Amino acid sequence: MVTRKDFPSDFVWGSSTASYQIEGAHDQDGRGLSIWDAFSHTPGKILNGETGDVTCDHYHRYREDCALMKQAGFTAYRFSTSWSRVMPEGRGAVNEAGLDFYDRLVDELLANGVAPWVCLYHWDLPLALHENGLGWTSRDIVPLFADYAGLMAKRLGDRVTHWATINEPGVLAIMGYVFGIHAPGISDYGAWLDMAHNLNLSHGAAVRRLRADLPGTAKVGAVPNIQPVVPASDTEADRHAAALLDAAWNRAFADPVYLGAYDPLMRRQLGDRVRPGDEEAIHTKLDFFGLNHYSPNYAAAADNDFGWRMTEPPPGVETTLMGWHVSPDAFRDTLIHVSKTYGCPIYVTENGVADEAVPGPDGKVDDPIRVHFLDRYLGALVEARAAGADVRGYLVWSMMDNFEWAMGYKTRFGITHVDFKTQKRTPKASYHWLASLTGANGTG
Ligand code: GCO
Repeated sequence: MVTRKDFPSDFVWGSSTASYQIEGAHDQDGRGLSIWDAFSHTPGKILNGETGDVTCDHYHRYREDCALMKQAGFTAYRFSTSWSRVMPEGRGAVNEAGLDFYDRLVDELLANGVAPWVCLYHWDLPLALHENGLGWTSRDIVPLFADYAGLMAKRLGDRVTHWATINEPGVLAIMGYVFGIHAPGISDYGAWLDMAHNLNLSHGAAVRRLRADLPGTAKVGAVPNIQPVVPASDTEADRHAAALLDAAWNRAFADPVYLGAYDPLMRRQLGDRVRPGDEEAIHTKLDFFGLNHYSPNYAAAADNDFGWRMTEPPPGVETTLMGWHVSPDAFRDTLIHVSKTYGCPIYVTENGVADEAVPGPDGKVDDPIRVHFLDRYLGALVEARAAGADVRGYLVWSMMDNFEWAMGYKTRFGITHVDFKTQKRTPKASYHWLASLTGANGTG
């Protein structure tokens, strides 16, 4: 088991969440609808027909949740702001009540000694933009996203030190525009290429606006999901498919954002979508790499526009409730790769595992699967640091059980159990184990 001594005294411990997954209050105090409100209310899209209408009711219960972060000894909390809560149409009118919520949340976090890290976009695009042809497939979204970034910077920038633009652009692009199993439920090659480039342009425009509107001490970064892609077989066709998925999932965003140019496989597919000056507009100096990582990906050749399909892990390997391969070695190697390739200090902004643990007769929640997973992955992080990877923090996914997109509430990622009927929070064994690493519970 890793212990507190395995980490430097200034190592940042914390957690991550996302607005649509935890806030609830979907129609309260002037919030506008997002594409996830529409998608979750579309029959057949979400397991058991569940939605994020209420979820963890964090909008009303944030004080309790902030106190739980303090008691865990966390000093950072990455959350996302809901674009449609503060700008109901995504542009134009501002909803002061929405901004007031984030004001209250930031102040409550600071009062609990937890640094608020804001992620501007975690998948909940204002529905009005999408429905008016101003969503991610339109280049016209770029200045609108920058305006939203400026609004949040002006309101919270005096207290929020760490800012990220877009959570996991690769995953949102593939789930929402390739597979169509996430909002807005599209499966179209051209639309995927359009929106991938517009995500990058929007990131670049938002960073420039943040730099203009924030104090010079602010730290700005991005939050890619980086997962190695393994060919399903050693054939040339599957190796090429793996390279295409690596380009789509990993490099399509991290390369232009951190290195200033698309990789050749992505650049060729994008064609004249990339105008002169675009790659310069996307690339800016960033202060950190927010790395989200869960497992390796597997790919095989496919007779479709994309040239790949994702396949299951090889038979016999350990997998999670989500069917993801448990591979601490892949996490270690990814940390080393990202540090060497992108040259930015890394904060792990998402890593964790799903289970179905619920309170036992004694009211406690024992989650050995999560403790064992976190121990091995944190051990891999220690190995990566020993190999020279510049990894400065770990924010677990997630602070609490929440709405897991198309899986609804079946798969629980929290270190805190949420009873969605009563909203009772119960710290799990993994919460107390992490508190031993932060020193909050005096052991470890
Ligand atoms: C993602 C998202 C999170 C998920 C988590 C578990 O990576 O898909 O950032 O919103 O809930 O990763 O799937």
